[in-house]
Amino acid sequence: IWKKHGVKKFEDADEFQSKFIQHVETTLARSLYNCDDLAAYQATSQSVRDNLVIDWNKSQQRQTARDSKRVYYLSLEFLMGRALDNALINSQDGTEEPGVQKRERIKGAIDQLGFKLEDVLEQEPDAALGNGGLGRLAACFIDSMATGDYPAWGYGLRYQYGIFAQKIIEGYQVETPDYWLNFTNPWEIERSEIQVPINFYGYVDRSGSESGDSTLSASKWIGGERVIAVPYDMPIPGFKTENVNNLRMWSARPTTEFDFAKFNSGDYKNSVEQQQRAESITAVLYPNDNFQEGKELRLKQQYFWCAASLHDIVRRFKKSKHSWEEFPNQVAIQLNDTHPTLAIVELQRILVDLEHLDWHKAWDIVTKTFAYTNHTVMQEALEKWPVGLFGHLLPRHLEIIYDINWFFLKFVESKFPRDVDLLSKVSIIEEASQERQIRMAFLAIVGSHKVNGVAELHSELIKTTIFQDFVKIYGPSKFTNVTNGITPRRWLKQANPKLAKLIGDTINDPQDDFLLNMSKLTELAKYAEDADFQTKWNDVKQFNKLRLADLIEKLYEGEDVINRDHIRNTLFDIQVKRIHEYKRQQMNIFGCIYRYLSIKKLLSEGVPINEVEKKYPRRVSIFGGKSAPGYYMAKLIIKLINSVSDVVNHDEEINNILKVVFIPDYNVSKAETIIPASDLSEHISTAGTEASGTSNMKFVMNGGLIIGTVDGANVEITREVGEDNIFLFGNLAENVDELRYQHQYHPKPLPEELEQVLQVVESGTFDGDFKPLVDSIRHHGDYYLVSDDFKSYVQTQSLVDDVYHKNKKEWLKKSILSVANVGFFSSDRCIQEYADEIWNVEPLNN
Ligand code: 26W
Repeated sequence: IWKKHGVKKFEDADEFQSKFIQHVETTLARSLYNCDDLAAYQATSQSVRDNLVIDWNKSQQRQTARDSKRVYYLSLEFLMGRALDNALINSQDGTEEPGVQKRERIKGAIDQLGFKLEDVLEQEPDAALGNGGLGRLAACFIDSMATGDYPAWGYGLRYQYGIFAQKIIEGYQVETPDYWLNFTNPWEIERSEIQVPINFYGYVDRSGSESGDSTLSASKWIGGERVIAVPYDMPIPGFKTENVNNLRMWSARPTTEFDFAKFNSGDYKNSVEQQQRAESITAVLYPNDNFQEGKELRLKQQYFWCAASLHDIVRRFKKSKHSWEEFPNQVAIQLNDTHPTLAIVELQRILVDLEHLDWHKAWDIVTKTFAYTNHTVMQEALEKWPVGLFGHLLPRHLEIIYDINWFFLKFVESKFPRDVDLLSKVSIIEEASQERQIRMAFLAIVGSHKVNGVAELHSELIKTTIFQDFVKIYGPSKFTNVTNGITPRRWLKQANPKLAKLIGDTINDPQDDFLLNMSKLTELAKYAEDADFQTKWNDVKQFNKLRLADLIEKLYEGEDVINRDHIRNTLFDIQVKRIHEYKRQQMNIFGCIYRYLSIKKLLSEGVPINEVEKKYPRRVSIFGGKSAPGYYMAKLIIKLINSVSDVVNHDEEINNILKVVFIPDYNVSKAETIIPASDLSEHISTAGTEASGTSNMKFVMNGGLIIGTVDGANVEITREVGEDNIFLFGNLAENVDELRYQHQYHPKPLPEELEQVLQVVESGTFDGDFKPLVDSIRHHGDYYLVSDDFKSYVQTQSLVDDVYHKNKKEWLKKSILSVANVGFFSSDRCIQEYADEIWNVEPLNN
């Protein structure tokens, strides 16, 4: 009977339409007469989701039946953006008649129903459950794991509020809550039948243990507060495969347990309030990027999520009836930074306390299971938890950490006898500060079998700086590099359909195989100097620039910021990323000010504007990005950008040859419009501070050139695209320490270019008080070395002007060659490296 009534996927436009109408009339309980764009979005998504769920079920059954090793990607952030268009693109399976891709057929079907696909797609709110690079990397990875047919799940938290929405009021950032679940989310499947109890606080009861008071053998943790974890599943479709993976996100709920004490004391109101506190655990994403705050609720989030995920993983493992020794052959767990490090401790607790395994046997299983990815060397971003706070929330876990540390230090001592200095340097417990702190990165290293950085330079740096002692202890083979990547489905096909089409047409690949096999792009190289092809290439760029001009006009409420008449010879210079001093948006805006002053100077000397334009050709400098709400300096940088924008954009004398634009509320869906429009993008961090960067890869994949420092993945981008095709400048990482020392002990006058700029900023030309920003350079050691790199930055910018405006053919050639050689940065390559080098898993073929 089950077979007879089996559900079927819609295959063509006609079947899609009947699904759509069914969802409008039953799921949404509306009629075609009151079906607006939002309802159309909901009905389309429900229909597409039905198809996904059918494949999802099959994939999960297959993964279970094959009993192969599974990968679990633990990330506190998944910056997914929108799901619908991605699902449409990924539904393309290669069986379509040539030239008519599935997405195009759905588009036609929606058209017939009286809607426009573009407007329907715009209805979807971004799933903005991440801050920046780390969260977006996790999103690209689950796309590639599904596409590569890996049996892999993501585990995260279902925050009710994602990263705040940014408003700009009088030039300042103002944060407003992102209640993204306002309308029901068609992409999630609530699994309320699964309820995992999670405990906090309480005490350890060792009265029943055989060996008296040893913390090493099974101990009983009596929790003092209990909440329930309920999973919400999001299907993750692969491209050109029927494989659909799962992203499981936990939500906190109160228990329905009855609190006798409260009841007896008649304290009903209090017991309800206590229950409500449970929900607060998954209420909001912490908006800090590269800065750790040490808040108890954050630690609670981390434990809630690790405990729920491990419970799930262990339950699934136990169903397979393998022995515990088999666990690392069946399960690989990747830690996305140190945020999930508690999972290491929780697995050890499960094995020792609940499953009664011997400590060492358990620890062997644990370390073979976990691997840790480091994403930052910035001191203020490295997680540490005060022992007091930690032990109060998780008393048994603190004991286990002490025991892990004890055995680790014993091992170190046996390898390096009497090196007391070394022991205190590598101890998981830091004793130096007033209060003892748990160093989560050290715990992650000790509990993992592999540690990786995210770009070559960064992976070398962690070995020689923050983790150097661990290289000495474990040898270099524990440390490896996996250079980051991005998914070409979203960042080429979805964001830039015109370019994807031109590429497909040119290399004779109508079914977009290049999105799976990016080495095919190298065929573009032979057209790099072809005049005809260059024209088409340039036309796509102009189209995307107009598309961005429309977005900017909308955001500036109709103000015509970008002059469309000149768009063809206006260079779009873009820097979009989190605002951070180390990323040096301040250097970029100082560069804009310098350019403005130079233009004004020529004008004041009586040089006619058309002559000025020859020296300073048309340029729009575009900024976007959020600052952490409590990061004063970053917020000041945002204010300066907006104040400069105000002055420059309204100065009629300069005749629009320079514009400065700040795009509010930068997010994934805006990135999809912004990135394809760039001629030039800025990746100008102080050398040695940006672990990798991933937007650099996105810009190159869309035919933009880079101005950048020798930092993060810029190094490998240079190797891949060739040094003629990137504008590098500035000091090298190896010189940073020395330069900082010089600032401290032998300060020199600032370079005249920067001096000019700072004086104008100090004079009050731009609205706001920027003294702290200026002082950080003049008087506080210029930690990010703006003064050391400013001159070469300005010079390199003028080189950019020359190529773009005097030798457009050369520019286009660079752009085409860059795309031809960008294939290495596909996250498919990256996931394959993780699978081969770290997880030891194979794809599951159908
Ligand atoms: C504890 C507070 C906190 C929150 C987030 C500390 C650190 C983070 C992240 C690790 C910061 C982050 O997103 N790092 C970025 O990771 C990207 C993906 O690997 C890299 O491309 C970026 O260079 C790196 O800054």
